[in-house]
Amino acid sequence: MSETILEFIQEASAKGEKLLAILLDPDKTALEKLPEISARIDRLNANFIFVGGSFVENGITDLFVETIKKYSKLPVVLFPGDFSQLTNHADALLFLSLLSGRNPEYLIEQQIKSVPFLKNSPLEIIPTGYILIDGGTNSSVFKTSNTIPISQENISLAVDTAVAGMYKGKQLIYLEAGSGAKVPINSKLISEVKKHINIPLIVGGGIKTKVQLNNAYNSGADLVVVGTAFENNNAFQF
Ligand code: 1GP
Repeated sequence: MSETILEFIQEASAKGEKLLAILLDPDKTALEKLPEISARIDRLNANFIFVGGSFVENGITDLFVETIKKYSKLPVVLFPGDFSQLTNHADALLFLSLLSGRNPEYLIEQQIKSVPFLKNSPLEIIPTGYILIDGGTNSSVFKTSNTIPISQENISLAVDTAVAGMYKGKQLIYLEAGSGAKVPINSKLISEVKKHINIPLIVGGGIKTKVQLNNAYNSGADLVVVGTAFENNNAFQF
């Protein structure tokens, strides 16, 4: 039995079991809707609720996660746009470094700013290499981080970035096409990255259909994250 969320993901990855996370953005999701939303997430057999966004108002994540926890038994994993989105009501934190970018703010500065909170926090901290790939839109991550995404065609750069992340000690690699991406990350890029790393791979951004979900899984994603398609479609079913 896995003790931590990271171990759970590692074990699933080793067994070839595929995982699903639903991403909720506290800025776009009304608290009153959380009971119904939690029930919908349960029906999807999702494994995790991810919480985060690029423009979340300061301080609202705490109450948001506390409220979700009343309605859902699923582990809540923070996927923060910045250090103000931390709360001890969650179970774990993706401790992200935006490896595709060259902006020190998202490579180390935000991480340092989070330490006064994290030093006294029971959150499980999961070192995660975050790699932004061009999803055909000016995504929020692109805008807030002021970094240039890697082209979908530049597979060798995406692979080398992921492998560098692994060598730096990241425990997960997260390939991100950006929330609301027109084009999800292509199969070839996912499979090449997966071939070259021996840590679990998360893929997200622009996944709207079951075909796209399975495509990501079949290409090598261990965990897929879906946000916009779940938000926009009440009947959304995978
Ligand atoms: C998670 O940002 C994504 O990696 C979520 O993207 O909102 O397009 O599903 P969507």
